[in-house]
Amino acid sequence: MVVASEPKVKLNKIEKAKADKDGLAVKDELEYFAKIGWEAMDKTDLEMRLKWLGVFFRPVTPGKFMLRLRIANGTLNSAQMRVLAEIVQRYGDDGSADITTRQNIQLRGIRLEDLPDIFAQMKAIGMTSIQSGMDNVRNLTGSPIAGIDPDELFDTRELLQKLESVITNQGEGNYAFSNLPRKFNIAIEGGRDNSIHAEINDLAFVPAYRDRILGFNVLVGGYLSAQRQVEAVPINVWVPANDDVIKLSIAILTVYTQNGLSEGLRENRQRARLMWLVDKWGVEGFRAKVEEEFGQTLAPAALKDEITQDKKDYLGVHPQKQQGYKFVGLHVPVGRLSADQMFEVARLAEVYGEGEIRLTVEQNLIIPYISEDKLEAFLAEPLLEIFSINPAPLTRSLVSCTGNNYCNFALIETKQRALKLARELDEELEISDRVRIHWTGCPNSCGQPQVADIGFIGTKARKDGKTVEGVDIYTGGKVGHEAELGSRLEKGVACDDLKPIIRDLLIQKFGARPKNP
Ligand code: SRM
Ligand code: SF4
Repeated sequence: MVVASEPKVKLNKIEKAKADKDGLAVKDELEYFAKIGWEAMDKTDLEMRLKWLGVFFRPVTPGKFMLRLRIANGTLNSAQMRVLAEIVQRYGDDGSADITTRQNIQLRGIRLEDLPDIFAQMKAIGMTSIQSGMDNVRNLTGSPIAGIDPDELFDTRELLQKLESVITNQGEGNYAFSNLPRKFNIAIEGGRDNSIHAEINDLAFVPAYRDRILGFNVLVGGYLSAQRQVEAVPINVWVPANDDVIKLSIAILTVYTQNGLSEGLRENRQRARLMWLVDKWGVEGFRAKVEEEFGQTLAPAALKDEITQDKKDYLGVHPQKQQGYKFVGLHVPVGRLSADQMFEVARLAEVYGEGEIRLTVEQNLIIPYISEDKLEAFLAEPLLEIFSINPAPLTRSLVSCTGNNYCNFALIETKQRALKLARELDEELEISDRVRIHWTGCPNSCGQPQVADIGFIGTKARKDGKTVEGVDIYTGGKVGHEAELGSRLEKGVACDDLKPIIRDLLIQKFGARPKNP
């Protein structure tokens, strides 16, 4: 008898560690870790598996962990924000929070011994950080103004909440999706402006009508990384705007997970994202496998989708779908919040709104349901002097990844440098339109420099015979309707030499004019 043998695959280091012990297994050991302390922990548990709980050991600040939450659709309430503020407040100057480029929040300064308590606090307010890092489905993104957008096609919140529940098993952790070949990004758009950057998600749903029924065309395989940056491709599938979205997401995740080994994705981490499977099988082949897993014929894509607008930034005062209410977008400089500011945001959402807070992939926040009679008082609140509703054009659209203050991959400091350059150039130049500048500290591209008008990727540069912090400069990223990734304009520019170069670029390509010529 001939016995079919499994293909011989050389698992990469991370796959071997996952095969030894699933990342999610550390959930049951957290109390023990908290007791023994991080110094006594197994290195792989500490540096790798804890990320399955959203807990990130930071080699730059050992003992002070980062906690990455999951906030589906970037929607939270004031009570949740207040608890998050309390969590970081206890760490004094070490404690802060960042709004991320996936419409999410990360907390800083966290001590391992406090985690059992913190998890209990979070559970009590319906929050989780489970499976927010490593080879898991990352924060699910959706339209930040879902349910309040006057031009909305579809309110993405309920679908995303349901999908979140299935993927995370109501926040308890789900072994069915804890061992993907690599990370996996999912986004659902409900408006017309591609608020979620569909093109850079492994799986994106964009609104489209078929036979006058609203549903979504499906795109797969978009991602950014050091080695490859690729836009998502259509797979000629349309699903109605109902639970089929969840069923299809699960089918795609299952196909990805189950074929990871046989198709070689688990050999090389640089060739493990979903697009590599699509490359291997071709779009038709991929679609056929997904359809088989879905268990029903999938409808072909609608001829056109409904993404017709430029991407909005939602800052400032906007009319809501609900009569008599406004939503107000606040600019959070490079997404960073102190505990005090978080308490203030919670208070403002309660006093002026209905306690709701929204996050955007531009690392800003929105407070909805501000009744028109309270608007004037709201706009006079001192927090709005820092979290402005109308910042200067370059500061307004600034996005930055974490950089070397906390991230050990970083080749440069990003957030402070990004703010300083934007503010100085805003002082010097008159710019009629916003110019979207994105900074990222290394080629991993967490700050999405390829979607920006001007993007910077941290690198090492040479200056006066010395190695210094530098950037590669990208331009041409288009967002919204007909989104496109930008490409590299210049390589290895020392950060200290950057200002005049960007000043010239803004004058030549973006219509900027010197204020004092
Ligand atoms: Fe990212 C790894 C931060 C969005 C591509 N990312 C990391 C780590 C976890 C590395 C580490 O262990 O230190 C960073 C944590 C630093 C820290 O202390 O904050 C990190 N990524 C971030 C955040 C916080 C950037 C930000 O300031 O907003 C974003 C968190 C999102 C979230 O809430 O889940 C973040 N990362 C992204 C995005 C943007 C997006 O999703 O739209 C990308 C590019 C899109 C994509 O994934 O296709 C991104 N991060 C990466 C990669 C490269 C992935 C690859 O396939 O090679 C890595 C490295 C890796 O996974 O090996 C990485
Ligand atoms: Fe860290 Fe690099 Fe991601 Fe920035 S782009 S957060 S430096 S991994």
